[in-house]
Amino acid sequence: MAAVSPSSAVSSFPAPASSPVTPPSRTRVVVIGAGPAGLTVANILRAASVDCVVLETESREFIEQRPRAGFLEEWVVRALQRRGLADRLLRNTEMHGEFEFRFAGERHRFPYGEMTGNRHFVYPQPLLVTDLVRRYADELGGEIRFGVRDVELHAIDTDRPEVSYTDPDTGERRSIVCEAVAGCDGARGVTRASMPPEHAAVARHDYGVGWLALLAEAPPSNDCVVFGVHSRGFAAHMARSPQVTRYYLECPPGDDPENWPHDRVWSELRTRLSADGARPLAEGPLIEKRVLDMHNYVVEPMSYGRLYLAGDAAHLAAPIAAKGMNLALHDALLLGDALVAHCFKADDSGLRGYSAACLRQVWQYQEFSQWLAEVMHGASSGDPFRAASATARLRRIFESPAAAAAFAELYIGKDIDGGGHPGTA
Ligand code: RFL
Repeated sequence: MAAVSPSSAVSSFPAPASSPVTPPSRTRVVVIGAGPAGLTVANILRAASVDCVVLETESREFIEQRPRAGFLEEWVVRALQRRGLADRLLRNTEMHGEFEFRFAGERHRFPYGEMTGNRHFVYPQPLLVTDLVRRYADELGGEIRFGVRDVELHAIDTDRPEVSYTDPDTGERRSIVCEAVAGCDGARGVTRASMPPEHAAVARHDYGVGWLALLAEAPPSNDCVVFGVHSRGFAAHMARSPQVTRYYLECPPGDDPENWPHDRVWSELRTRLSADGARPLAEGPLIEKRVLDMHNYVVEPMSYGRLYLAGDAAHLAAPIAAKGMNLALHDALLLGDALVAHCFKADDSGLRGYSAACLRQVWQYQEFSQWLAEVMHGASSGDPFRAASATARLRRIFESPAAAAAFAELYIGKDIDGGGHPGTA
């Protein structure tokens, strides 16, 4: 059996002498990671009665509370709905079809819902993860192992790949032989690194800025998303629930969140989001405060042998355009369907085309994020040329219907299940 690692494409199975190895069990698909991507793949497989096992390093309680995204594009929600995965979401969501740019002390509303007929659904990621775990594990009886350690992939370039891990209860090394591995273990997982480096090219982009990501225990202060473009730095406001609001403040990359005490945060938010006629911000305790260094990457291709990457494991999109979770779900829907076709119809065309189909969409959204990032950060770049160009970009989407239509289509995405990939011609 071959273990594939970044430094050695083939090595022997590394079982520590102290850890007894039990004989491998079998399943058809091992899904690594129980985030939105992994749980969606697992649900699609389970609903089609394909045997699979999900391996997750964290506990169920942890993944059901980890705060992150909150905006789902309409085509994603409709695709989840068609698979019976959006019942609670549809009962407990708010829909947004407008956002507001604030710059030069003015408010400019952008009605993308009216223009495209599609909206965002506001639904915090932990609630979606909770729903997906409940459906997979509690209702469909799917197998999921929480708290696993030291996950390793072996023989992924054969038709009998194997995944090994340490059982958290017994400390034993266990392994599972399968037909395919879904690498859905996020930006810090192990599956991406299991691809031989000569096979997987990683394209990176660093925006050179940080964002202080905040969650405030305070109601939203506006009826839609607000993007504040300001010479002191970008700021944003996004609803999460009637009680909780996400805010972002541009800051130096690598900044220490401790440099941002309560009063400084609210004073900067008030300054950068100020505009004529804007409602005052509803303040509240800050329940999350972390600095994100804004960078993106894309792994190409997204598959190697019988390993298929999905979501942040394959591509990171800084939360500039709120695309990460939507892209993760796009991959997962394609991968789930392709694996079902492989298992039931011996049809591998979906798996063969998987990486190319995902990457078309990934690059549309990466390019859009980069375009929008310049609008958001140009004013504070200290470079008058960038600042003036960013203002020109911004004015164009409010003054040119053609530019507005193109922007709106990328901002909300388009239906994939109904045919054609969002954002592609
Ligand atoms: P996840 O959610 O990171 O899940 C990966 C799972 O794998 C587990 N894991 C492992 N399991 C087994 N073995 C290993 N070796 C493992 N290593 C890790 C992890 O514990 C975890 O449970 O990846 P996934 O499924 O690809 O989903 C991606 C999304 O989480 C991500 O793209 C979004 O959160 C990005 N994002 C947003 N996306 C949007 O579409 N809209 C938004 O409004 C939005 N806001 C955000 C965001 C991300 C943020 N942060 C924290 C980067 C706001 C923030 C602040």
